[in-house]
Amino acid sequence: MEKNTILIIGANGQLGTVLEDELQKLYGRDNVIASDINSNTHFNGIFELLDATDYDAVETIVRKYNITEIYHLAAILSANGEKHPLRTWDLNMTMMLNVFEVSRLNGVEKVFFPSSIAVFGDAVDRENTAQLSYLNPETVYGMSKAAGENWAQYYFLKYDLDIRSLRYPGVIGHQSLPGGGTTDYAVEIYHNAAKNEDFTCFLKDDTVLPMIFMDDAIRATIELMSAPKEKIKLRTSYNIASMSFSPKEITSAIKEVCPNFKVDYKPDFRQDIADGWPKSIDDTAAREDWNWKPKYDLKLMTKTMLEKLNEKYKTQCISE
Ligand code: AKB
Repeated sequence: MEKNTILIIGANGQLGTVLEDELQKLYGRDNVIASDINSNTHFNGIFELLDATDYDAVETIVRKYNITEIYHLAAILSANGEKHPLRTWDLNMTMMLNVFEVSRLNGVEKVFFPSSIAVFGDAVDRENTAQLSYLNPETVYGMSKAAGENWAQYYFLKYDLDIRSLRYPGVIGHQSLPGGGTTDYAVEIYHNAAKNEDFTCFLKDDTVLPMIFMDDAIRATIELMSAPKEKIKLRTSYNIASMSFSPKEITSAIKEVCPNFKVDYKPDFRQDIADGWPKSIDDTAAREDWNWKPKYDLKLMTKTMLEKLNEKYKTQCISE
């Protein structure tokens, strides 16, 4: 790998926590600068407190470390975003534009900007949703990501800033917890199962959503960022797909390992958000352009999640 100095913004979040380890392995401990608005005493490497809504603060860190790549992971997600719509728009857009503008003016070569399946609304076919679909998101988070995709393309076309992006489905990993999303149930359910606790799901049992295991999500991110520039034909954001399932289906998969596990259903406001999202995603463009291919399905993910969480909680699922 070439010499890069990488800044992760939002490093304490669900993806950042795992990505920083992987990037340290690739680029060396001292070439990965983790940053977040909250401090992190566990991070084994260089950490900076950073409020990305502050342009000067972002620029200071980029200059201090001669940053060549930024992974901008900080955002308010779909469910939390609906509680404070204007604040969410303001925060998500300000942070993103600060990152793009500081990058363009300070020689940052590459930027990763995560988008989401939340960019889609009711104008799309919800099965196998196409890459080039009309985007009419129904959440502020989705609106900020759809606008962000267009800004990413704008900075590429106008300034040749190499911004790359993925439309993540719900990400499921054992290392970290998500916060404020609509797909979060699919992580929490494994923690309860591993602790032999019942689970109350905030979505209806037949709500199918696209999901991806953390290892695949991290690999997709690194493969996209490492691909030769000419392979990146989409400058908005790539659809990536892995698996799709409902709460009922993930529960059945968990019960194969933990037969006594019990789930009940109390749908809340997040049901409306989920009902506006695709059930499955067409990721042909990512497969063709930079050879994306997922490795995990529901069964393998469930086995891995429960093994790792049983280790973490020093528990065992009780067999009947
Ligand atoms: C959320 O549920 O808001 C996120 C997402 C799909 O972008 N996990």
